[in-house]
Amino acid sequence: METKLPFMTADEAAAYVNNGDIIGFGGFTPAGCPKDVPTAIAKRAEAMHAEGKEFKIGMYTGASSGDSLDGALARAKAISFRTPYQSNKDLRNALNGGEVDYFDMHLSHLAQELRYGFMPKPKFAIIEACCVTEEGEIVPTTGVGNAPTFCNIADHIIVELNEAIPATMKGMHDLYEPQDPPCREAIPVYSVSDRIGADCIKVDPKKILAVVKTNRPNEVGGFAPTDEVTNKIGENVATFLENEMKAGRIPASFLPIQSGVGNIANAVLGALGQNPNIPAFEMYTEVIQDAVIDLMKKGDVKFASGCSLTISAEKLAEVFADMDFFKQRVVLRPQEISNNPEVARRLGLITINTALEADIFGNINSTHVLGTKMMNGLGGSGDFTRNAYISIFTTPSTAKDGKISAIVPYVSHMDHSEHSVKVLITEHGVADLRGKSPRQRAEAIIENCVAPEYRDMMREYLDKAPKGHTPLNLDNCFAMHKAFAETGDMHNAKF
Ligand code: 0RQ
Repeated sequence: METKLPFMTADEAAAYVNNGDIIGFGGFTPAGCPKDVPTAIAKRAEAMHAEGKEFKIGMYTGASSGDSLDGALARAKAISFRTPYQSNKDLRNALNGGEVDYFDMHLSHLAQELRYGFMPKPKFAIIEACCVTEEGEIVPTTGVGNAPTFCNIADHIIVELNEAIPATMKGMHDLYEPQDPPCREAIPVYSVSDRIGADCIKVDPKKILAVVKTNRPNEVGGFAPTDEVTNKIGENVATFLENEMKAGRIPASFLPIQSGVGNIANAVLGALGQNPNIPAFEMYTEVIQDAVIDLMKKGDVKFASGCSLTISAEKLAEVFADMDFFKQRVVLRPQEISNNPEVARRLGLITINTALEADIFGNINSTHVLGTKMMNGLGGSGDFTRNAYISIFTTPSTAKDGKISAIVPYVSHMDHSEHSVKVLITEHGVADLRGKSPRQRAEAIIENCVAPEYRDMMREYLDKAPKGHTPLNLDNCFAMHKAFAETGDMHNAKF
């Protein structure tokens, strides 16, 4: 039977995109992101530049993406602006070098802010799918991100039909877009596994401009093996939660866990699974990383709701080999719902995110190295931290072979304030900040979390600081950062 779907090559689809166009790319992290069409757009940009013509696009995504998307377009100098999150080396260099305008956003905000008209709407939605029909039904793959909203508001949709992803993924997604104020109703997710939406994105078939067949594996990298430091952080988190349960502050049935992105978050989850006193738990999170798949198979994780399966090729093969098992235990939602403050508060999430830097008062920097260089972005950490039942931040106490203390007198950039951060955990211990004044918090953090080699320096800072409600010394609160910038080692700071 002849199909009415507009099949074409990636180069043919990319030819529709012109200088100044804005594109919303589906997927979340490298999971579920289109690959061939963005690479073809990058090639088109290079060809245009070679002819002396301008060619840059504006880009919306779910979160970070794969190298064939962010990496290829950054290297082709084809990006004018980019939001809401990235973690690609070449793009990071481009935005820190001032070549790309980047705005770092709470991930739950982007879809609604586009609907509200706060930023220009995308002309194209480019979406990876495992299934697309002539009736306009599009089934995303391993990451949802903002795909439903991009498809709804864009003029045209380009589908990358990835044959490496089985169409049997249909049924794992739960796609729901809330109404806009003033008439938004409650989002009816009352437990982690509730399904409230559709199993595919439904669009007007006339909007489907191109369907490009590909067969490409996901570009999710593996995770660093756990080490002594990450294992100890994980153990400290597990022991803290176990004690909260014993004290009756967490119900015996436990509460759903949100866990952040990266190596440390992956190691922390592994440790939770190994603690015999923590019951099998559910996850209401953004990224579902490798450790969750292992815990699910062992029965330690009962259910995971997320926005993406950000798992290595090996783990993804395990999921595809046992799709029925995982479909009963995993649901993938748009980030507007996986990260929704209303739902996070209602479900009572225990949120565990990683800080780049914390200060002795409990303020957190998740994003900026020495206050200026963007690492990745704040991602969903704010969505969850501000609305958690208990918000935890973890970090190794030092970085760069001990030359950086991750805990400083004052953060060089603030993503999460002392008002939202309840607990700080390093490999050395736990600082429970609940109900503590700034001075008490400083004492708890220095005593329990700071690396022993930096404790005397931090005490000296505190002793000499003015005696106000918050002992902040405006003259030297960045002395450790300055020492690192000038000498390459925070140990050289003088207070
Ligand atoms: O540098 O890459 O050169 O080795 O930062 O640090 O220890 O490998 O940690 O992979 O867990 O990432 C905060 C970046 C941690 C991540 C961050 C250097 C360190 C290393 C990475 P190298 P690690 P991880 C919801 C939650 C924000 C978004 C978020 C992140 C590199 O967790 O992006 O929370 N979080 N999302 O050497 C200078 C310091 C440093 C430092 C570490 N104090 N100063 N460099 N490093 N501490 C999920 C989503 O939103 C998708």
